[in-house]
Amino acid sequence: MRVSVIIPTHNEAQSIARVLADLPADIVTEVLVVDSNSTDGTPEIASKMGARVLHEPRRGYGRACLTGLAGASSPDVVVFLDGDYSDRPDELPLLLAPIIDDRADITLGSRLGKQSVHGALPWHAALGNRLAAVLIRLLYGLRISDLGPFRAGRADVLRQLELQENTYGWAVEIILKGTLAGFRIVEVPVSYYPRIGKSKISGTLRGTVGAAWFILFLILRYSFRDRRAGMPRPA
Ligand SMILES: Nc1nc2c(ncn2[C@@H]2O[C@H](COP(=O)(O)OP(=O)(O)OP(=O)(O)O)[C@@H](O)[C@H]2O)c(=O)[nH]1
Ligand SMILES: [Mg+2]
Repeated sequence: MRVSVIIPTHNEAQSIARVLADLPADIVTEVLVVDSNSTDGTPEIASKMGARVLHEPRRGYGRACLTGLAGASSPDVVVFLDGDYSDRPDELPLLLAPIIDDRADITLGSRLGKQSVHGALPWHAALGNRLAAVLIRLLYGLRISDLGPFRAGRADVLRQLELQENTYGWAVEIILKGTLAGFRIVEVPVSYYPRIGKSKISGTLRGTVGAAWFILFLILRYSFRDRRAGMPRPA
């Protein structure tokens, strides 16, 4: 099975080496670091450590993930992982297991389990993610607790979803479109630690407001759209 790992980065020189070093080499086929204009040497470190670096000058978390997805070399499974060492790359098998066992098409790492360090997820992000998860349960019937960034999916499924969110909407688009299309989404508890280096999203006002708006808007929009028209079901 070919496993491609996609890591979006913007100035993560303090952490990227640790993230790459902890990826289980026997499972991972290729690592793509999708970097946006880092000025601290992140891409150089990544490429020295054997990652393929894709330069994506247009900012946006979702954009970086989409660029990585488009650039991956015929993967069977694609894994998304942040470059700040909040997630633990050696837990990747936890995300792959349900897909390998054919119990899931998409897996989501939940940061709200006991193994996460208390406070690693800022309180407003923990609350916002929980609220989003409750709304998703109510409107879509999917039982999840979090919208964590450490996640995996079958490559053919991700392609079929025609993902397009360039910024904060990335966090929910896979989940909403995936569940409406009838794919199996399974949540797996993962660890979560305080990030190394400076926050780009949750720790900023712009990131917090942007994420809250996009996530709420998309949860409502896809729900209304589905009620009106219905979404295509998987073949
Ligand atoms: N390529 C690219 N990567 C980005 C961009 N914005 C953020 N990232 C990366 O995306 C990942 C998630 O960003 P974080 O700053 O950790 O966001 P967060 O996890 O919500 O916030 P923290 O709680 O501070 O960790 C990190 O690896 C960032 O370097 C961007 O515009 N382009
Ligand atoms: Mg982070």
